[in-house]
Amino acid sequence: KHKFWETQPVGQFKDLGDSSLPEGPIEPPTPLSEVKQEPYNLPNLYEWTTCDIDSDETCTEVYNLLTNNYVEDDENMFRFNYSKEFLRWALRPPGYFKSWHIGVRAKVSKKLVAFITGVPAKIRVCDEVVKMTEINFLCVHKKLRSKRLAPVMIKEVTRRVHLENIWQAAYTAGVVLPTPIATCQYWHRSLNPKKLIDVGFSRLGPRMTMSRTIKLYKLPEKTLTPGFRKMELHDVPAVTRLLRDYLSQFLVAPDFDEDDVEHWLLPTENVVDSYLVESPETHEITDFCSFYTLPSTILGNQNYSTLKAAYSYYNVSTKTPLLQLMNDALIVAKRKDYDVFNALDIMQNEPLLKELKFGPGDGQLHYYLYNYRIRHTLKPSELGLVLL
Ligand code: YNC
Ligand code: MG
Repeated sequence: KHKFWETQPVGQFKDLGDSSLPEGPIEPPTPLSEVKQEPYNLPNLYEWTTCDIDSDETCTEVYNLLTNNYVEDDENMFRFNYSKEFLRWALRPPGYFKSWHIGVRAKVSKKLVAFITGVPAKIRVCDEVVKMTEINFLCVHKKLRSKRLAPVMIKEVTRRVHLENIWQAAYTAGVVLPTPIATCQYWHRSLNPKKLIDVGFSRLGPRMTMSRTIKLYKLPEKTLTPGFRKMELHDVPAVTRLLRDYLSQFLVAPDFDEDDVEHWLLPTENVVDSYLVESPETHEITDFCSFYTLPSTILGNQNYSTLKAAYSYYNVSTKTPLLQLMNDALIVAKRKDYDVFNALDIMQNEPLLKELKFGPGDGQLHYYLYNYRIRHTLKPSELGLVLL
């Protein structure tokens, strides 16, 4: 059934529930000299390219490929529209490898037709911190689908990751593959209900009018928590301590150091927003919340072309209740003119979502590890990892 995935070192469906299999790497590393030195073969009309995301021209090509061919919802009403600034952020974390930003071009026209990326990350699985790559932005042009190009892309990124002596990966997908470590759900909180209904993102509830709906989702103009402010560079050490401590309770979570926090959580306009609570008395940093910006193109609507969406990222509560912190994040997002605030049911989110008037989305997000077996499927609440 999975002609490619059956050949890969991933948990297989037939092994689900077999507790005799050991936890940890499925295959041991091979000596670097035994890693294939040449790229995998592509169909004759195509060639590999390493995408220099620093180059405006290349970044625009990647942006255009994804804008027209990347992930859509099940009904093909919306397509992710990652911005160039977002791509640069997502693809250049501390220690990134240019060689892991991989494209495929048509040999004659040089048109970019496929893409896949890896970035390095340290991810803790139970009590082991493992050097991994996070794989993202796998995309094949619509006209080249179902030609088995994706397995070649995956093998090539795997080869280039192996050349850096890294043997594990983490990734998420909307499709079921062998085999998820967890299956999560997106929830959506309307900020601009009228637009969301107009574009078909949501529907008017039973016995609801538009004006009652607008009132239902109304938020205060100002955040409620005293000492709530934007994160700044000098907060990096405090936020790192807070986050490391908080993430230690989850079975799978990133192992962030200060450089990672500076890159992933320091606010970047229209890419990532981070706020924290500084105690007005002690000036201690007690709580933290963040979201990233990922608009979607609205396909085939007369009146609107993009949906501005915020995605809940990492949140930490020690003093301020998480509910209040998330509510302040909603207030900020509303003030910044986002249409919807999305969150997964991971970490401690689930109980808050209903209370904050999020509604469950359709479709699921599956989390995967490559070449690392875990004994049990995780509950979403045991996951402390957000991939972009
Ligand atoms: C997917 N999303 O099952 P089998 S998520 C992984 N992730 O293989 P073909 C996928 N595998 O089942 P198409 C996948 N989607 O026969 C499909 N597959 O064993 C598998 N969509 O290949 C599929 N982006 O080329 C099958 O299919 C085989 O032409 C079929 O191409 C697929 O970024 C795709 O959703 C997704 O652009 C490129 O449909 C195309 O359909 C497309 O005939 C729209 O492929 C955009 C989209 C996916 C977003 C993402 C995470 C990717 C993770 C990849 C796996 C990484 C493994 C770890 C590598 C590093 C290891 C180390 C160390
Ligand atoms: Mg294909």
